[in-house]
Amino acid sequence: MGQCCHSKPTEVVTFTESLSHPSAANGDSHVAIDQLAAGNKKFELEKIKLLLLGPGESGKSTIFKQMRILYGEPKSNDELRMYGVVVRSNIIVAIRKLCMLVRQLGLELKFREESQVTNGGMTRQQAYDEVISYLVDNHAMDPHPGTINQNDWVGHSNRVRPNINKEAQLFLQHVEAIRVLWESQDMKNVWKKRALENINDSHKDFLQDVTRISSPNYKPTDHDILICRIRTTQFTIERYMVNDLNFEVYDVGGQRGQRKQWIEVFEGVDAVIFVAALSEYDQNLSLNETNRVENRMIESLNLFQTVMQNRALKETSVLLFLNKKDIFEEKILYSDISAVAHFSDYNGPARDVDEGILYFIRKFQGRIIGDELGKAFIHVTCATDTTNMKFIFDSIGTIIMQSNIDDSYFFGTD
Ligand SMILES: Nc1nc2c(ncn2[C@@H]2O[C@H](COP(=O)(O)OP(=O)(O)OP(=O)(O)O)[C@@H](O)[C@H]2O)c(=O)[nH]1
Ligand SMILES: [Mg+2]
Repeated sequence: MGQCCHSKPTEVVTFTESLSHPSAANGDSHVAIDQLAAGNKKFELEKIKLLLLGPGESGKSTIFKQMRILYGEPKSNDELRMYGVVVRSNIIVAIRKLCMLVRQLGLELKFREESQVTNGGMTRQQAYDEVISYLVDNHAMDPHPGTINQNDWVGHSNRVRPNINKEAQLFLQHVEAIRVLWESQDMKNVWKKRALENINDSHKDFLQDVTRISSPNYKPTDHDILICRIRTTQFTIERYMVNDLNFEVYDVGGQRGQRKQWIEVFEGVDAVIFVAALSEYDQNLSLNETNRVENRMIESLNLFQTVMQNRALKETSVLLFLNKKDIFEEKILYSDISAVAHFSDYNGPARDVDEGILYFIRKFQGRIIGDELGKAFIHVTCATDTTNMKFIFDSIGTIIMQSNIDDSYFFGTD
């Protein structure tokens, strides 16, 4: 069914690496500058400009991070520190939303009744009250000022906003209370309702691992980096060489307020990867983005249609990534597609992953009107899975080259 291809092993050379010629280090600056200019010119002539588009939280930056892991330079300590701060701040956001959900569901008494001392030397009631006072209602001030560990490897990062650094510090100060709350069965039950507060599905991995993440020696792993969440507010460009092809990749912010920037990067685009989260069929946009209740999958479908119809992208190949397959597979077991008002026409069997995916593929296909709109190719992806992404990246170059040569319209899946 698919048009996927198996290419030779990927040559891992980034553009910046290929320019760091020994002559530059030897002080032979003319040679180095000439080579740099020649390298830039060659790159400009041969590059494939690739844009990552799609709504907020669909996984664009995660795909961008995967390209860096697979084809780019290792992260610097400065970057690792930044991700460490973001991971810790993400945990505060998750536990705060979970406690708000406890209230919303009227379950506060369940947490306040329990007075048995846990392993952490704290009762669940104490843990709940601490988190509510310091992290949710902000009634109380930092209980342990001055206890910031100067030997903490992650520490503070100038690459992120002050409030993210502050949340990372709050995490270290309240880690015991967070751990006690997360370990309770009642909190696990609240977790099942996380979609109501738009809690990031992957952050369960962080909540389960707070001891490692709070250690002074903590350095984020690739997995931590891939699942941590930071909203994109400025577009970022990186250059890679994949299978002898030069890619210039653009990551842009996908939330509604960020999309006005998109037009700035449309010039000369060779290919678009449109990323939509398959798992969001039963979720609504956050109220920060809209003041009405709006379904996220409908938002993706509408945006996809707008991109396909954009005149500036008329000649551009479009690769549609139906992402978050892993979450979709888990969710479909308890959240029936036809129970969502927008998708009540789904008449396949409940809890069937393949039928569910096919149904949404057809929904996206239905948004392509007329064959003047370019070419599209669908992949079902899990952006946090490096092996899955490598397989897909290996095939992208060939798809783009082929679609540029062959004018015929194609829309396949793998
Ligand atoms: N489990 C799982 N999580 C994913 C997947 N793709 C992305 N995520 C997570 O979803 C969250 C949002 O992903 P991002 O890559 O930041 O989304 P984005 O499209 O760049 O969002 P904006 O920058 O707001 O436009 C992150 O925490 C990711 O780790 C996936 O396939 N599976
Ligand atoms: Mg992003």
